[in-house]
Amino acid sequence: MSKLVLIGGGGHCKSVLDAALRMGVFQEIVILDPGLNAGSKVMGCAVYGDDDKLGELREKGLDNAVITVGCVGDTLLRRKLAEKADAYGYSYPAIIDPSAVVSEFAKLEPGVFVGKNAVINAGAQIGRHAIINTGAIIEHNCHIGAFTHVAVGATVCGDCNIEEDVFIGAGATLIQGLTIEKKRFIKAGEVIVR
Ligand code: JB2
Repeated sequence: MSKLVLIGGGGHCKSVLDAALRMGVFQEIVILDPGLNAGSKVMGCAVYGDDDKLGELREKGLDNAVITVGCVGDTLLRRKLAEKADAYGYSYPAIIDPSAVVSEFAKLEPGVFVGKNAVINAGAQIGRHAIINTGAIIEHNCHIGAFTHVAVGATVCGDCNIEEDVFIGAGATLIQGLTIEKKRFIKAGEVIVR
């Protein structure tokens, strides 16, 4: 059983933490968040302090981390926090809620979060630290870039190439075969057909 550090203790953390607890593979989970009191708890897990504690936790044998500050469009903070954790040599497990359906023929890179009832079909590749949120669908052979966030209930049909740092809003639909260039912000409910 490994030990996990969650970097960020707000709403997105709760989604990730719930999935991590349901996975049942982590012996200990602690949270870093400068906005919360050290010693307080989030869903039963201790807030240890701010990000300056990353080194101390690493020395204590916590070697896995997930970036649990979320994002709606701007991935800069998530990227900065990942760089900070990289410097201490953390590993990034994929956190996959047990209710999600992830094909054994899909490839998930480190630090990916897959929320409740999300579906990732065969041949899909999900880049590091991407968020595939609750109920999102990533169809066959899609490529999802690093730090991209596919929000709640969005659907990406087969063979799409979604580049890095893209935000696909809640309930948006992308038809098959599209390329979405990096950093693009797709609004909730948008339907993209070309
Ligand atoms: O530098 C930081 C930092 N800056 C803010 N380091 C760490 N470790 N934590 C940081 N935070 C913390 O992130 C704040 O103190 C706050 O507790 C948390 C942000 O919480 P919030 O609930 O506002 O947002 P979120 O990022 O967890 O969730 C957003 O993204 C999700 C994907 C929301 O928009 C959610 O609705 C969305 N589902």
